[in-house]
Amino acid sequence: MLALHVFAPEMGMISPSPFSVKALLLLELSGMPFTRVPGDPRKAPRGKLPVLVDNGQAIPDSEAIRAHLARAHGFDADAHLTTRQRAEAAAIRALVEEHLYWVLVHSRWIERPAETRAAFFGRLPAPLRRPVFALVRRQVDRALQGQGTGRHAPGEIHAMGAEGLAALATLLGDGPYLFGDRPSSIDTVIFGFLENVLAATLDTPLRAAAAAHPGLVAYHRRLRTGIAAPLLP
Ligand SMILES: N[C@@H](CCC(=O)N[C@@H](CS)C(=O)NCC(=O)O)C(=O)O
Repeated sequence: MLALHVFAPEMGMISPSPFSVKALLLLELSGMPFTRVPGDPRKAPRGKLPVLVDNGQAIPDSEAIRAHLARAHGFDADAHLTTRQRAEAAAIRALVEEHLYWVLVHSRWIERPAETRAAFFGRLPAPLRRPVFALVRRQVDRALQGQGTGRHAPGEIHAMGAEGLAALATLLGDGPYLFGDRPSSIDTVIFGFLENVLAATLDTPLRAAAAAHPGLVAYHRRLRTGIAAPLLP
């Protein structure tokens, strides 16, 4: 019995968390039955989502979930990749999850606070929305400062986003997947990120930078209407 705890759909996205979308798509690709549970990061073992619960055992972190599916269930999304391709996937994952992710966080919490508050805190009682949002936004800002992206000027951050997206567009080529005809775990990473940029009803410079690459838009649409279609909100 597999239960995946993720952030619930928001702003038109499968999930407003790229890591949640990634884990959802990994499970979808595995072909194993699972339930999707709207999670609360405050109750998660590491304070973050996604978390997979497998017969009572909690596995936090999307990469740990990927490893668990391979080890405990024999589903290795990368079984068909060469050593070189695995190395390329690791480098691209770092680009998306350790670099572009922070540009995305900045584009929401710092650049579009009103929309982010309405989307993520709209269900709170009205008097709580502003103070709770302000508190969480301060924490996010501290994380952005600590990681470093938040110390740059907005124009520099936009340029980082555009550069990373252009690199992704070049690497993806015509697809259909990053490594040709078969999806692998890096497609779940890239799709999770693009879903959060292109499917969101939030107009940002990062979104404009992604939309400027027809290849990225086509890749996102192809996966959204293909392997990720069962996940749509
Ligand atoms: N390395 C983790 C990152 C997960 C992560 O950053 N999740 C974010 C949402 S995208 C989260 O739960 N944030 C809640 C918080 O920090 O309070 C993974 O791969 O799962």
